[in-house]
Amino acid sequence: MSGYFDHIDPIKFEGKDSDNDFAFKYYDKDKMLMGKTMAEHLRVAVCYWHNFCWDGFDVFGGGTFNRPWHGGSNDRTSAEAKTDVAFDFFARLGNPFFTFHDVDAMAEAQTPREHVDNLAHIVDYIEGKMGETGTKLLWGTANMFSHPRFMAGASTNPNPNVAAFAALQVKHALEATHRLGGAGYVLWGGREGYDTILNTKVGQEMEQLGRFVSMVVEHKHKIGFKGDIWIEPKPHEPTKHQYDRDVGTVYGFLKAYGLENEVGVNIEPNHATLAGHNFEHEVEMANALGIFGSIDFNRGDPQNGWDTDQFPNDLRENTMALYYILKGGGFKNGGSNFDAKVRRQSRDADDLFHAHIGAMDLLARALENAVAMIENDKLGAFRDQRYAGWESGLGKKMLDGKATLEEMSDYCLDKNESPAPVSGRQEYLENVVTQAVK
Ligand code: XUL
Ligand code: CO
Repeated sequence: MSGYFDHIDPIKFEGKDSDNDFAFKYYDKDKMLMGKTMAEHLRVAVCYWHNFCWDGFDVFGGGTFNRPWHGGSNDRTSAEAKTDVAFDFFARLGNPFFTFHDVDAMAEAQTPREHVDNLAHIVDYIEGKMGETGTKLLWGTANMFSHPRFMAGASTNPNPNVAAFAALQVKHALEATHRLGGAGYVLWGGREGYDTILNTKVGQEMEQLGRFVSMVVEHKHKIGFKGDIWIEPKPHEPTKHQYDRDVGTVYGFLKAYGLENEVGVNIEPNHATLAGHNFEHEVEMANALGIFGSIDFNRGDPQNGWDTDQFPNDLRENTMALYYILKGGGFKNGGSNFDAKVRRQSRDADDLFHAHIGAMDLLARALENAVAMIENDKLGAFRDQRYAGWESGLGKKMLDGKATLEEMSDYCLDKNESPAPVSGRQEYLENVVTQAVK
């Protein structure tokens, strides 16, 4: 079955003048930038679910893709066949990292015991494939939102037995991630929210979530997993109100449970826009709060108000995001996961390659732009001079917690002049960005 991609040769870097649609024009994995290779900076990952599990169905119609491994029963043989295809794809794309949910890869299970056994089976198989190809795991996760048992939430379910099932899934997915050498583990609270307040105890549910994430962290330390744990914020969809709506909300939640040094965030730009923010706002917020982790690089559609999970193609948006990611120190355990799917009419093997080649080339260009912006950091220099007053005198005293309200009031009265407004230079700064986007 892995013959599905046989007509596509391994993708190589050919440079921007190449006319080959199946070559990288900008993604030159070994190119050095700021002391690291492009591959080390970006840590690109391909996701299992959108590429190898989804058959093109939507709420109005069934699957449209012609993938030979779809259809039939999801037993161990077909789970292995899907793994063969996935690793064949990774290898032809140059062995980026990969990401997966437990149920993406394993054979379907009817009971908790079968769940554990089927996951263990495919983890063995994946381990073999990783060894053969050199592909690494960026992060693992558990899908606790698709099965009907989770319709009212996983850890936030009114029924503690559902939370126990969620515990079983996370325990085993976390251990699988650890065993496969994953750099991180993601908790996306798919249904950790509510549809109507009429049937919901909001305070109780948040307490359940707080205890659950604390138990995940305890287990991480117990098994010696050295990777990171990241919560992926999203304001709504599938539930109307999600408890992890954006980076700021997640930070407040982590603080409330003493987890702010244990758990970070996996930011997805379309989740940011659904929350009324832009991509770089969420990145810089996470930097400011010390919880930046990883990115699911995709985009929404500006005219649609839902999560369209499209491959990224906006050079300016991604240049800005990478500028702030680099300003924050760059990726450590995190990376650039494409949590994105081709459109429903893009049904061929070729489309999966066009999508990933384009997205990797886009990030390569955005990275080069961001590096150039940092090397001649007009934005940073402007911000530094704008806030220079806080480095000494009364400003510093206030930040150090040594000034009083009264003292500051007296200072004002002594000077007896209203501070002069200063230009924020927005248009100049926007020009700096426009010039850098190449
Ligand atoms: C859903 C989403 C998920 C998470 C992993 O919007 O982004 O795919 O990334 O569960
Ligand atoms: Co995501």
